[in-house]
Amino acid sequence: MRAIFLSDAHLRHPQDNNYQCLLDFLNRQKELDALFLLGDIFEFWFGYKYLAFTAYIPVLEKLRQLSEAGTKLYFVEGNHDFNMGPYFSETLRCTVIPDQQLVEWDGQKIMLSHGDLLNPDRNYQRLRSFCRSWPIKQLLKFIPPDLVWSFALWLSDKSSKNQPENQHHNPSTYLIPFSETSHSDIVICGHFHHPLELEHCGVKIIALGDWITQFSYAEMVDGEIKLKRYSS
Ligand SMILES: [Mn+2]
Repeated sequence: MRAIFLSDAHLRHPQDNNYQCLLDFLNRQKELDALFLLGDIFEFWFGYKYLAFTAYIPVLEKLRQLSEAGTKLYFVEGNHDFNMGPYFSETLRCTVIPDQQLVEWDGQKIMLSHGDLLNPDRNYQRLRSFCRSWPIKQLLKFIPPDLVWSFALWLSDKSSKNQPENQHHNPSTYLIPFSETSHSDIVICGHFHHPLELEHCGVKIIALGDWITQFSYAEMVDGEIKLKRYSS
């Protein structure tokens, strides 16, 4: 069996290099049993019932083709893309994981987490819960989607300018203690934009890096997982 794990593409516009590169990569995946998307694939997502942001049509169509061809899709929600909505859960028949989850795949117990839940800052965790709360979800439904999209991209530009390096650090200080309580064979996360592969007390730990400049991902073939880099 073969599975791919990737995260943090922060997709914005189909003409962007990383977006094209992701489509190219997914197009080359033949006989893929599972695709695990570990969050922040989209720079912003909101799962409307009848709408999708037009910038995401090409990648959604690719995911639909993979699902139709029999690839099982998993999506761990990130801090940029949550409330995946019915297009993911119903149309794509994707297993959506809002926080983190232990999944059994190919004989391995895999702990899947985007990574932002490991942030010990309580204010961050409060903000995270607030953004995902029911009132916010309802509020978003009453704002015109064009406005939501423009505002979300503006906000995201603003926060990356204010803290350009905040996510690019070695996450092993978070991941090692997390692995000790994960009851898993493998721990995988994204979020930190820092590819990492290590083993601790028999648990394999992988941080996926990103699909913006690093094009790093993990591939699991018959239970053996490896961190890789894609070059087109
Ligand atoms: Mn993130």
